[in-house]
Amino acid sequence: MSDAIEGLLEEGRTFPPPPEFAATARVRDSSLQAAADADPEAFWAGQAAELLDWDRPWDRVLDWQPPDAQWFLGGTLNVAHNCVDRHVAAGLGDRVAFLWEGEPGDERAITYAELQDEVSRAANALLALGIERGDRVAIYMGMVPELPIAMLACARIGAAHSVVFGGFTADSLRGRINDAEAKALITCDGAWRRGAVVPLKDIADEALQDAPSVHHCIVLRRTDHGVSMTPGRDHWWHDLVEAQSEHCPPEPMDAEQLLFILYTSGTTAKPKGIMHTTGGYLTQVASTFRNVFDIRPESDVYWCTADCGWVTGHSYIVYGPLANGATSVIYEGTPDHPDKDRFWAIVEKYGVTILYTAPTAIRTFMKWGDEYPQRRDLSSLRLLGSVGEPINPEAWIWYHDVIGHGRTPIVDTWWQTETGAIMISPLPGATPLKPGSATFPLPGVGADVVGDDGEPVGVPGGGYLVLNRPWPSMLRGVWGDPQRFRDTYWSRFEGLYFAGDGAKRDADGYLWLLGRVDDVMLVSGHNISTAEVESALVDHHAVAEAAVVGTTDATTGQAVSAFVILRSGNVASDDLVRELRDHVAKLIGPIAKPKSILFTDDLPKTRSGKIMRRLLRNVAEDESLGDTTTLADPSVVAGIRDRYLASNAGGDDE
Ligand code: 6R9
Repeated sequence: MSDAIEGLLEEGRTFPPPPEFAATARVRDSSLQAAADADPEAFWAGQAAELLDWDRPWDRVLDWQPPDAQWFLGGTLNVAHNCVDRHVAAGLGDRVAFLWEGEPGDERAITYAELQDEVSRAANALLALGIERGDRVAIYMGMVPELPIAMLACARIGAAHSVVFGGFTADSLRGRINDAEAKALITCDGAWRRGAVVPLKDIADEALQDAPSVHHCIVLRRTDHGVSMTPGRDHWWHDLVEAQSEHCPPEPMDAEQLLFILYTSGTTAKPKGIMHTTGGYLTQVASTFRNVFDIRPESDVYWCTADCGWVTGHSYIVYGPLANGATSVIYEGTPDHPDKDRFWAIVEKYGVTILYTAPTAIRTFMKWGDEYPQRRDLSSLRLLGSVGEPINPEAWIWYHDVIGHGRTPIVDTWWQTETGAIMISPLPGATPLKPGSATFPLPGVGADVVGDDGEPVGVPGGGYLVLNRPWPSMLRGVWGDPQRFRDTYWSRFEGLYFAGDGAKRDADGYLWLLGRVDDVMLVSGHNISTAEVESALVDHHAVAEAAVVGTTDATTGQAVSAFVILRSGNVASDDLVRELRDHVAKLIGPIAKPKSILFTDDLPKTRSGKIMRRLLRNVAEDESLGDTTTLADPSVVAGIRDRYLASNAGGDDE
């Protein structure tokens, strides 16, 4: 461990909120927490009333028939009204909602007033095609402003959207369209990615060959590279949408009206269509966006680097920021186009104050080197966020020091597609931070760590993360499969939502997420989390990124197998292997020493950046690779397998 970090962790050093940040923060003490603890339902009702416009107040805050929850029963509201119209009505029509930057360098600033017109026109277009309240609309687009506009248009008329990430294949798109029986598809001719065109419309055409529910396809022109249009079915956005009136009154929706379905990418099995509804979802995303990101809509420029195809994009690019009247940056392309400083160029250009990104991106930036962020002025940043995976302390410190210049708090936010909104996170003006810990459940959230028997493990202790109280933005089920909803989330522990993640609480009660429980190894009877070994490896100065899996071992049950990407300037050698193994032994204990270490240039990841350890396990066990359709780059695994076989890995038997 680098000396600096070792010192910090040994002293149990925490990072208190910087005084100048805390002085003006929305949440500076524990009063919100205390209010929520005293009466969680009243707390959420207070948030719903304070943060949203309701057409009709609710009769009952919560109806909880485990595992089925309904929030704000009898209340009605419109999500598009809350995200757009009410800000215009309040005189904020000239405030910029989205600062959009295309990958080729084109840009657009869209005010709330313009957004209102665009959303209304798109909503009228859907109505003109016969889309009605309760219908499903699939959206398969790149990161263009019309993607959030399409989502909000659906919300305006009460159709549920199902956004499918623009990197998915025709098979994945077709499966999701058919599962939801979407009536319409909204897509683009193409998307820009690393200077090349992703032919979205061609892929959509292939998907639609066997998607009988889809009667209409709206196509936005973005790359203008020439696509075929099927008469009667396909409509150009610029013909259909732009001809509509910008007048489309938002209709009140029931609080429990389906707002969207989002398929979890999952690393195994058939994707699950996670259902989210209207009132509870919007309440919790609006509340968490405001408190976790400490948003000051009149002055902040917020940027979440996720794609709208993931839940992070739904909740923290579209609904949370817009419900708060915030100004957000949206960037279309990749972080290395035209050069590896593109993100930092965007921060500098727009004066981004709050940046929300993923550990996989942070580790990539570390690997590329400090020179890229150092080229740019990042002094506008006042708060950084992390989501998607456990952030290892080394990456946390780098993010804090190199991007935040040591001045910015970091909010490490734990949540899931299923939870809809952030559940565990610091409140940056109130919570002392520990690098690598997501700290505590947010006000109104009940989280615990339990053992195999479902009993809380106490402090300190390790086990399974559970949620022990309903929350407003909780999933309302799995589309078309209520049994799977029960089996997956509610059957492991009586009366508790099982998140699928391992976690531990340290002596101060801080929560440390340890990754998916399928990613826990059992070595000679000891539970070792892949995340901990990965974090120890990445802590070594030569290592940029690491993935660890448990493989079958005749003596120890499971053995630790590691795949390591070196930072530029380092060379693989037997000495380095020994050094890394010793490093892990020093940080965690000899039991966690990797039995094998393979150096590689790349790791198999889902398109949202999560390492697919199942595939690495298969490589290490030399099994068939199974389904690789969610992989960002399928060739990566084959390359690793070739190297793995060539290196006789698994050999070192110390
Ligand atoms: C928002 C999102 C959910 C899974 C979750 C966990 C991992 C997300 C994390 C984190 C540790 C964090 N995860 N945030 N692990 N610390 N701050 O990523 O949703 O794509 O559904 O993934 O991601 O394993 O269970 P989703």
